[in-house]
Amino acid sequence: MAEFFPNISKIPFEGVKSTNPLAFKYYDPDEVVMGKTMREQLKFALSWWHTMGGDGTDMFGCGTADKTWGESDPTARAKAKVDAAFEIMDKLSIDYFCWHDRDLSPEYGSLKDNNEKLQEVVDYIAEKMKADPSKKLLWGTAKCFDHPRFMHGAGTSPSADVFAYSAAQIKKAIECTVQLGGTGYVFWGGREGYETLLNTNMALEQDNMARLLRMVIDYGRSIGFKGDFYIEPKPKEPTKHQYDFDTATVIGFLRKYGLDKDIKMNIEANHATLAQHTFQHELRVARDNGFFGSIDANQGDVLLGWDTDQFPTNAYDAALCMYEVLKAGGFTNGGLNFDAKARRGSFTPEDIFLSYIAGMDTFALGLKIAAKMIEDGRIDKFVEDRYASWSTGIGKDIIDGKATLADLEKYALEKGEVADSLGSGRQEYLESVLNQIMFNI
Ligand code: XLS
Ligand code: CA
Ligand code: CA
Repeated sequence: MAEFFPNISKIPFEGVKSTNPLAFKYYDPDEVVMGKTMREQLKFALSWWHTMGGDGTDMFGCGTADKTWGESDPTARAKAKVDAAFEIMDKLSIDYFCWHDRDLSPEYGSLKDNNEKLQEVVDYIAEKMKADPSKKLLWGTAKCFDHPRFMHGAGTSPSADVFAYSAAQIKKAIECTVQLGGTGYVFWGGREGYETLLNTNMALEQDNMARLLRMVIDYGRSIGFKGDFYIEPKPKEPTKHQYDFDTATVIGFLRKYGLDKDIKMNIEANHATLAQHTFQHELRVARDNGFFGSIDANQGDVLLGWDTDQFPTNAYDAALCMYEVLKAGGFTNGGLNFDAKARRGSFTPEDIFLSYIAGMDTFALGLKIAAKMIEDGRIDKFVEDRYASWSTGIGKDIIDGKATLADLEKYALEKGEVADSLGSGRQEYLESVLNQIMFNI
């Protein structure tokens, strides 16, 4: 089989002193950090849409990168993409991949044709996975948002026909996920939201979304899907009001419809910041509520208000992310999917490798910093001490449900002014502790 990147060999780990652009400086797949190898802790995944299909097209101009993979026929191209993806994963030591159905195989016209053509590519991937069992499917999903039929949504469309079509498309996508042994299935609410309430029955749309999720979960389990279902929150774009605004909103929705035991979160960094949250906040909300699942690793731009899906290079954010992951007990079925694209000006084949190396090294560094934060213990200890009043006395009584409102009134009247029971929050000190840990790796 022809090599797509003959000038690039397997990317070695050379360590922090290396200046070789095509080498890892921090990501050593075999290095053990907190009881597991980096490979197991980080579970990196390649995103099929950006990496194999994204050519840099934006609303001001056409693509800059050639992602035709040498084929003009759509079916031949779909298979060439598979070969190229496996070569990229191999050379970068990436074990997992993620796709939308239409990234694997495009729209051909009828749903029947789409399904048959998709099946051909999925069978082809299954063969490649059999030959190389180190490559695994982290999650699959259905692209129910780009075709005009989804202009008003898919599961929340005003048209029952579009709802039915979407359900049929998702049925096939979950079947393909199961065939490839996927450990996850993602629902990102592509156009599930609205522009104006003047034309929208929001209550019906949300009820219908829950109906669709229930059908997919039940069907998936009935055909042997043992992995996790995830919802990926995003506050806006493409619609003005996306229903899955952020983790807290999605948790409320899942609890309302009795879906909270069936679905976890796929948290994307850039979606967190679009919702005016930090990445760490979204992860913490998920972890605290038992919804931590998987991660779309990328970053936005602080000066831009949209979803730029940049490769993550901010070690600070990666460290705080990996701190949450370690505190959540690490990934089980989830992993770190690079939902990221090289900038439009970074258009060469080498840029695919350079951008993944940048992202993987950033998260390897983040993992090492997070592990050191935990081993160092100063930050965790500070938080523990800050809440010490809840382990004894009146605090313990409140937690144990032994204190009534009247008891608290009596306590407060006897105690007098309570301002002097507060200590400093020491934010600047804690930030400097984090800097000290970060820069002494
Ligand atoms: C878009 C989303 C999407 C999901 C998968 O903003 O990030 O790519 O990850 O449908
Ligand atoms: Ca995403
Ligand atoms: Ca995004």
